[in-house]
Amino acid sequence: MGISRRGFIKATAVTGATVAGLSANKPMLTAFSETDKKGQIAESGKWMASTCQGCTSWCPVQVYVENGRAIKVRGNPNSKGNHGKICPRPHLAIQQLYDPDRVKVPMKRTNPKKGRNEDPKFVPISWEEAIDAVTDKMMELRKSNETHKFALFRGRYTGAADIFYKALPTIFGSPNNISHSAICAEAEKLGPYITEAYWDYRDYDLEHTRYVLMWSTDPVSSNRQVPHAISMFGKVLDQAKVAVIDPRLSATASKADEWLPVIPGQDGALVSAIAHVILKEGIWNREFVGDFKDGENLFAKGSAVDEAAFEENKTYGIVKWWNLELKDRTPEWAAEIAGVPAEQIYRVARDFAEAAPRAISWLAPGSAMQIRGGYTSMGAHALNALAGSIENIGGTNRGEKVPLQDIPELDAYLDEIAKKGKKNEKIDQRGRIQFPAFAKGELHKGVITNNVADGILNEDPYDIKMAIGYWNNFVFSCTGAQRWEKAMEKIPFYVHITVNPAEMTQYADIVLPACHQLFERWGVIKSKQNMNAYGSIQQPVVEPLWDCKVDETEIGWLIAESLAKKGFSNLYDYYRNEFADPETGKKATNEKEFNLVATKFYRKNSGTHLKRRRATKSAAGRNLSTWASGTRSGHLIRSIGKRALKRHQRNSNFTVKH
Ligand SMILES: Nc1nc2c(c(=O)[nH]1)N[C@H]1C(S)=C(S)[C@@H](COP(=O)(O)OP(=O)(O)OC[C@H]3O[C@@H](n4cnc5c(=O)[nH]c(N)nc54)[C@H](O)[C@@H]3O)O[C@H]1N2
Ligand SMILES: Nc1nc2c(c(=O)[nH]1)N[C@H]1C(S)=C(S)[C@@H](COP(=O)(O)OP(=O)(O)OC[C@H]3O[C@@H](n4cnc5c(=O)[nH]c(N)nc54)[C@H](O)[C@@H]3O)O[C@H]1N2
Ligand code: SF4
Ligand SMILES: [Mo]
Repeated sequence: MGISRRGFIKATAVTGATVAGLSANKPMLTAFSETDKKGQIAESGKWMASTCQGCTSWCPVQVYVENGRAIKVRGNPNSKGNHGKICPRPHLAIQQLYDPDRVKVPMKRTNPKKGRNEDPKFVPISWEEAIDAVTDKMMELRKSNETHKFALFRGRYTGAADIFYKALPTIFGSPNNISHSAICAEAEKLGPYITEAYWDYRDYDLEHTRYVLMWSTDPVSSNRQVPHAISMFGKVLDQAKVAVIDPRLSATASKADEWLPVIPGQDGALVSAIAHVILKEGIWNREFVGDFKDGENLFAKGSAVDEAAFEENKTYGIVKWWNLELKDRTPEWAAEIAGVPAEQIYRVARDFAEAAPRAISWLAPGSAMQIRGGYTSMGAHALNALAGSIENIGGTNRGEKVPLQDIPELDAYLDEIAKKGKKNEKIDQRGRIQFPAFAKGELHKGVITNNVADGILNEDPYDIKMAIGYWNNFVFSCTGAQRWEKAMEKIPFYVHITVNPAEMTQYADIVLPACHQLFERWGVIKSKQNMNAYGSIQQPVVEPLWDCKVDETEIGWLIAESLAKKGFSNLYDYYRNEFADPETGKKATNEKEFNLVATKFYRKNSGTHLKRRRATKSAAGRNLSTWASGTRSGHLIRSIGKRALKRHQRNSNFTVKH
């Protein structure tokens, strides 16, 4: 077009200057910033470390903050867990942060009638007024010896949850701290607990696996290691086979080698048929499971086997399982029930066994959170035993625990009213014969979240007079929402602590604006991905635009302080006496300080990684502020998963002896 190279450069330079000129005062992004003499972009902002709780992957992230505004979120490049990556959601978290429809200030209801179609007619009030209203009601319950009629509901939480979720109801005198766990993934944990004595989520060695059998999980979209799954998915597809069992053609299923569109709730039939094929065809992992004493496979369709004929190695009860459940469970039988073709079940079972021990049976709640789902969970996890992939290369692994500090003892702060109140039966009717919910393997210890609505509605064992809910939305997230709507109408005084108005806010008497987890608070989190267990800090990277407070710590403190002014100081004493800044020994004097002190307190035992990195500092491992503020920091990793792997690699037979 007749323009010389020199002329082109000149022309672009002019354009560049114009753009720079336009944004000279406040560049929106560094991409538009001016360069300095060396041609470097003059950065006007900085990357600050925090943690995302957009789902339960709990990824270490960094936020680019410019002129006090969060501009962009990325994965913390130092994190091995999430490969320094994030999923698409935290990009949108900025829109949550600056959402004009956030709850901006405390509010109180002025329409006494509650219901789905009742406008609560909220009016703004001050924090003092709001907390005052909350503690007035609490003091009424103390005076009438009805502290058990108080309930605290929680959904999501941080590592410091117990400071609020446990300490507040316990010291106040209520047995009713109700978590969302029963509508989350407790049934998933049951299988690994009963089969492997492990009550937790597993981690999977995707790097070395050759087969991944996914029960009701879509790990590139949800589950607990999304950036890891996204990062590894290409490699996994190259080197391994992927089979997805899901009624829905999920994102993962659409790319998988096999999609088994099971009829919802019928996964148990598939589990049994796969196990049947593996045993009948003699393709189980002998090193892990063991073998028939005379080497001949006696597992034949329809016939029971003498237990004495089999010598088990690391499993227990394989022949019993065959005799009681598997012997007739052919793929043809399962095809009828589960709606998956028999030949596909044969193929999946054979390919899975052939890849063993580098074969993962990845169990997720969709198939377990069903009627009889506990059995599905046990069976699906037991397939890992047939493959010998438990704690093995390319298999399913426990992962390390990041030790956070335990909450200090509460007992000394319980007065007579509290002790008596605590003894009442819980509103979820836990312990009754019809709800054998497990927690950490203990029968009748588990929460029965969704039954709370019935407990409230039937006033069985008693009526609930007051509840506080935070980071939860049971009216939406529990099945049978109408029951919850009615139950919420019935609670005379409800307080919802939330970032955005939700269905449950509709029933609130007081609404308290919570700070956004990723951007506006101190917090401590632990998680695992990519064979790494890690702790990660949330820090306030921006000043909140609205009048929000941190749910578990700041609001807990304000309630405690106000109760103390009204004559009940035990909770306040507990917060004041038991929590000190591990670096300075100082105690909090207000709610903001308490948020930081509590965060430091909880992570004070997790400093191994930091000690290595900052060996020169005496406060090493405790210096949270420096830890969280650097872009090179923000989380600590226990790479023990990897170390265990190396141990496995040295071990020629690829199994671990516990
Ligand atoms: N149909 C169906 N139902 C399900 C599931 C499903 O897959 N399908 N999944 C189930 C599972 S696994 C779970 S864990 C439960 C989850 O169910 P819940 O624990 O009830 O949680 P959410 O419905 O996610 O509601 C979270 C609320 O917290 C508010 N919030 C967001 N961030 C913050 C914050 O930082 N602080 C505070 N205080 N509030 C905040 C939001 O506004 C939102 O109203 O749902 C279960 N229910
Ligand atoms: N994007 C996103 N990610 C999340 C969360 C979130 O809210 N959003 N929440 C986090 C939480 S709290 C949890 S517990 C995990 C849960 O994560 P996952 O364990 O992966 O579970 P979901 O994504 O709820 O459901 C996975 C699949 O189960 C399928 N499914 C439903 N019923 C059945 C069934 O009967 N059989 C089979 N085989 N499949 C079935 C659904 O179609 C869905 O595709 O995800 C975490 N990650
Ligand atoms: S996968 Fe990680 S980055 Fe994405 S929402 Fe979940 S915690 Fe946040
Ligand atoms: Mo969940």
